[in-house]
Amino acid sequence: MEKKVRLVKMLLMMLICVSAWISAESTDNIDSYRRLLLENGLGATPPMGWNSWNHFFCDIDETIIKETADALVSTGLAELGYKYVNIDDCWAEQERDSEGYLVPNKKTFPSGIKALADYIHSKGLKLGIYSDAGFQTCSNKMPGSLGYEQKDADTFASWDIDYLKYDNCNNNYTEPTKRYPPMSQALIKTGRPIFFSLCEWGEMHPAFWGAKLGNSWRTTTDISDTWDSMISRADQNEGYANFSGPGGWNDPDMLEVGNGGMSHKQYVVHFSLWAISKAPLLIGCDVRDLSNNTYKILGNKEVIDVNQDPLGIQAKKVKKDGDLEVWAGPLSKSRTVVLLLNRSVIRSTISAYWADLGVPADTSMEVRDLWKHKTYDKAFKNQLKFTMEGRSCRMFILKPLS
Ligand SMILES: *[C@@H]1O[C@H](CO)[C@@H](O)[C@H](O)[C@H]1NC(C)=O
Ligand SMILES: *[C@@H]1O[C@H](CO)[C@@H](O)[C@H](O)[C@H]1NC(C)=O
Ligand SMILES: *[C@@H]1O[C@H](CO)[C@@H](O)[C@H](O)[C@H]1NC(C)=O
Ligand SMILES: CC(=O)N[C@@H]1CO[C@H](CO)[C@@H](O)[C@@H]1O
Repeated sequence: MEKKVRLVKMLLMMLICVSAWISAESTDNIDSYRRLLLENGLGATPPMGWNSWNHFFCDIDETIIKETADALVSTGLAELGYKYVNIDDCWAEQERDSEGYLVPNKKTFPSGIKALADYIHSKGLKLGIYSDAGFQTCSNKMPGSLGYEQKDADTFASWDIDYLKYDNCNNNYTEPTKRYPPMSQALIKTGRPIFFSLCEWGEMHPAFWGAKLGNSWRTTTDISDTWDSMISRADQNEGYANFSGPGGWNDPDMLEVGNGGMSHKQYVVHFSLWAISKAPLLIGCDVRDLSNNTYKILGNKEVIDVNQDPLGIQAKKVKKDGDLEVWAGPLSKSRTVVLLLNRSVIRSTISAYWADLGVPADTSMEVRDLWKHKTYDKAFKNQLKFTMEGRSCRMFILKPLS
């Protein structure tokens, strides 16, 4: 009976998504990136939330997870869309129980995961968990799910889990295309819509095969909190832009904004690139201790709206001249998002011509600056031209006038 209700709910959800898709399509007349959502109906726009790894690594417990949920709500970040609270590695006991089930770590998660899910849900948020398509997870501190896919998927569903990040360590040298499908099927079989995040590190180009299995796939190895690491992941991820869209997203890894390794300007670049690339926006800092500067970045609704645009088209590098780049992509309502990026350390001037953006040169554009929160009085024709500091960016939405 309950299964039937779930099935009807899932079908309804799919219907809503498909109709949203059709209406977005008819207004914008762009069809090349479209495809139907995965059977779980999730990921119509990139997921938003938080994950424990980039700040806490293995050093997590249920108090941190609960306090993070509280902070997402009290700061207003939850309201802006950051709904997933995702536990990463190290949440379970080293050994399965006598019946082969995963056991939450008795010291750090003494109340169990179901109780935590109830708490997270009571805040209007969603709970994510982590496992690995191998014998053990990457920390080697808990079992992986290889060979236990259905058992673990059923366990996650019984705990009311909403999201699974599925890592790639200790994989017995078996191809990912053999190890990821069983978990995808197992999750679908539970009847609970669980967002499936493939963390395959881009090794076998999951962008080419991931959309049939999951709602997002990592295109890169792990990010670290430096400019070089961040910008190189954005570059690698860009190469797969054609394969991203509603239902399945390229994932250049989680955000480092707020962790302290980059300057404010560089974190603005980081967040802008992730937003324009339709990457999952998973906060990786301690949101219980958020500086005003960090909040200004993570809480920039105009930039978030670019990421969550219903068209779901990943921007591309449309022009490159040494360290000077223009990234751009279409948005709904015939708008275009443009990022001017100076990757060098020298102050310089960057131009984006309408031809670079695929727009007729004589089109008059209204230009909105998404970081200055200001619309220019004058209309722009043929080009955008700005002088900018080194390692910084400017981000704009262009809207044709009349
Ligand atoms: C690991 O690899 C070996 C050798 O290829 C194989 O016999 C074994 O079944 C694999 N184990 C799992 C759990 O896939
Ligand atoms: C992406 O699609 C465009 C337009 O269809 C095509 O010109 C381009 O070659 C494709 N790029 C890749 C990397 O597949
Ligand atoms: C953040 O901004 C608030 C209000 O604008 C201010 O009261 C507070 O002192 C600021 N906090 C920091 C850490 O700068
Ligand atoms: C010019 C440019 O756009 N990108 C970087 C930043 O500025 C310096 C000075 O113009 C350039 O030489 C460099 O390629």
